[in-house]
Formats: sequence, structure tokens, C-alpha cells
Amino acid sequence: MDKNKILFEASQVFIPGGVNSPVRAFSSVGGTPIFFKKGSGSYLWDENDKKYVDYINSWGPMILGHAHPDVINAVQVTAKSSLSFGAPTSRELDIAETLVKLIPSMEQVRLVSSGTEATMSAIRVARGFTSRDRIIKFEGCYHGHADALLVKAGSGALTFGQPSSAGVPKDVAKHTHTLPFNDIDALKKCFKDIGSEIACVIIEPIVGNMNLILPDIRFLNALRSLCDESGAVLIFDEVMTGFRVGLGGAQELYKVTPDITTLGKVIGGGLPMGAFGGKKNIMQKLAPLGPVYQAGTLSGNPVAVAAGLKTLELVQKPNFYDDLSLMTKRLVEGMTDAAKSKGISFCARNVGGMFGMYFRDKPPNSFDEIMNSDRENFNKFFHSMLEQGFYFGPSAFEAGFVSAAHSKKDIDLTVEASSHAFDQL
Ligand code: KE4
Repeated sequence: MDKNKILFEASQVFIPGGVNSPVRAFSSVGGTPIFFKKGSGSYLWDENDKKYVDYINSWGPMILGHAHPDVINAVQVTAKSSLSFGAPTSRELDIAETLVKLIPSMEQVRLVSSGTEATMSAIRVARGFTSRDRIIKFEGCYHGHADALLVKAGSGALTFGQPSSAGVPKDVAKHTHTLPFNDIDALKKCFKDIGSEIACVIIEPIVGNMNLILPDIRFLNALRSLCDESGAVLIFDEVMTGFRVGLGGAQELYKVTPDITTLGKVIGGGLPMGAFGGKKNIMQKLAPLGPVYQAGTLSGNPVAVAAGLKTLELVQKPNFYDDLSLMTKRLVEGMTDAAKSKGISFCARNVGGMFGMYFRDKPPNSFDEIMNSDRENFNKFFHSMLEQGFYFGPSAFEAGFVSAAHSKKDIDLTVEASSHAFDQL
């Protein structure tokens, strides 16, 4: 009997949907979620002891691969001195200094325990700094599950936002305007109409939550100058792209500087960690100095910080990102060639250790374009690869991830398996 099925059924008795985060339930691809019991390097083992090559990396954090000995050691050593104090520790200073050094747009940074907390807090401090209520986000971008961010476009781009989730009051959603990503005209029109009322714009500078979508540099530049003109705070949500697409994140690749950056995933090395940071005059608005309240029992948790610090130390090794990008490129080019040889409409691309694969002829550059990719083929591909022991994100709208532990052999076996998967489409 498949232990995944047994565990999934039992879990659904006690946990809503049997999972602690919806994407894990395989709802959009169908089938039974895989329950993992062990990870090492680029590999995962499920409860049936089946081995997989992992292309989720826990949705980004495991960039060094699973159970990296130096990270595990840092956690074990730290844990022996207690797990949490609820008081400042020197290592929080160490990681703050590291983050400020690696992301120069951040003059000050505050640690939290998740990406959601980071974006929720960034929006609050931007509203406090500007004394404005309206925020702008973009269709297809995901910033965690704070109420103000679970909002979709209203009937017209400038009408009040509509909740995209039950439980989000219309009175909260109405302050959030959702615009089309990469659409400069819509952006300019919005700023022309309500620019003086906008507290902040939050954007995934490289989008990983509607699959991988790259920004048009003119769009990012327009966004930066419109925020400068209107006094709106520009927030780059780099929870996924931070230390994933390169050492300086998307802002370094595109040379566009935000006022606030949110981080998560990689900076915790697999333990709960988020961060938001930016210009000192904005961050000084935060309690205990300023009027914007924000807090957290486990913020800056010593064990999570130890995992994060060690991870951030190791990603700074020379050529870390060049090597990671080359390995990821090997994967996307290999699968693209395999699909081509089978006459399947498929393409893929990567930025650093993050990749997108699309069942369409050309890489998408917008929400609408990604929405018309072939989901049925994605689902068949996903299940064929899973069967063959290759674990991709269980959704056509998620990016994929390669770790520094992935070997050429892993990649070549994955490409070979993709060829069999394309045969089945
Ligand atoms: P968390 O609260 O899940 O730590 O972070 C929220 C978040 C914020 N910003 C961006 C750009 C993100 O990608 C995320 C979370 N990403 C998803 C993957 N698409 C996490 C996986 C999940 O929800 O289970």
C-alpha cells in the first residue's frame, strides 16, 4: 500500500486538506501528495523510500541542497545553547550586517519569521511613512497571505480591489489596486489618477508566482520614476528572488533600486525566517523608535539565524551563482531540446537557480500569456516525471529551483526522463 495515500487520508482528518499550505495538496495537478521523510543534497526520499531529484528546494530555501553538513552543524551547535531568548543576540547583528552589505539598498533591516510577515510589515511601514492608504500590486504576483495582498483587480483597473479570498473585508481590499504586470500604460494611468494617494507599490521584480515571468526593464524603470514623482514607496518583494537569482537579487540584475526589499526563504536556510529592510528614514518609523508597530516572539530566532548566516556565507563562495546558473541552464536547454525533438510545444528559461517551464511555443511575458499555456500537458508531464523520480512544483504557475547540490548527472537523467515524459503527451 502506498504510504503517501495512507498518510494523506489520515492527515485530512486532523489538518484542513491534509496539508499546512495549500499548494502541497496537489489540487491543481491531481493525485496524492508525496510525504517526504528525508532529504540529502539534491535528493528526497518519500515514506515508501522512493528517491526523487528535487526541483522545489522547499519553494526556494534549500539552495545549498538538503541537509548541508555545515548548515546542520551550525543549527546543532546553536540549539545546544537554547532555542530562543526573546531578547537581542549578537548573531542577529551579524545577519543584519550581512544583509545590509549584500543588499546595499537596505540601510536597516528587521527580521521576522516568514515572507508574509515581511511583506505585511513592509506595507504597514510604507503606509505609516507616507500617511497614505492605497497600495498597488500586480496580477499574478503573490506576496504571502496578508489581507491587503489577497486582492484581485476590480472590474476596471482603477475601481476598488476585490478580495481574492473569503474572509478579507471589502473595506480592506478597496485600498489595494491590482494592475497588469509589464503594462506601462496602465501603470502611468493609475499614477496619473491616484498617484498622490499611493502609499506603496509592491512587486516581485522577477515573478516566480505565475511561473517565471521576467520584467520589461522599461516597466521597472517607469515604476521607479513614477514612485519618485508621487512619493510612493517602492517595495521589491524578493522573498523568492533574493539570493536565488544572484547574490544581489533581482534589483542587482536589473539595476533598479527599491525603497524597501522583503526577503525570506534562502535567508533562513530552511528555518522560519523573513526580513524587510530599506532606507533608514523609512525604517526609523518602526517601533520602538517610531509610530509603526511591528513585533514577533521568534523574530531573529537564534537557530533560524544560524542556519541563515551559514547559508549566506556559503552562497558568497566565488562562482556560486555562475555555477548554479550554468547547471540550471543545462536543465532548461536540455528539456527544451527534448521537447523539440518530440514536436511538443514547450519552452523553458532560467534566471540564476530559478527556472520556468511553459507548455507553449514562446516564453510568456504577462499574466494573460501564462494563463493560456497548456495546463493539461503540464499535469501529464508533472505526473510522468514524478513517476520517474523527478519532483517538480505541483502547479503550472510555480517556478522551479535547482540547488548547488544538483550534479550534471542529475540534470542529464532529468532531461532523459523528460524525453520519455514528452513521449506520453
Ligand atoms: P511565506 O509567508 O510563505 O514564507 O512567504 C510568502 C511569499 C512572499 N513573497 C513571495 C514572492 C513568495 O513567493 C512567497 C511564498 N512563495 C510560495 C511559493 N510560490 C510559498 C509556497 C507556499 O505557499 O506553500
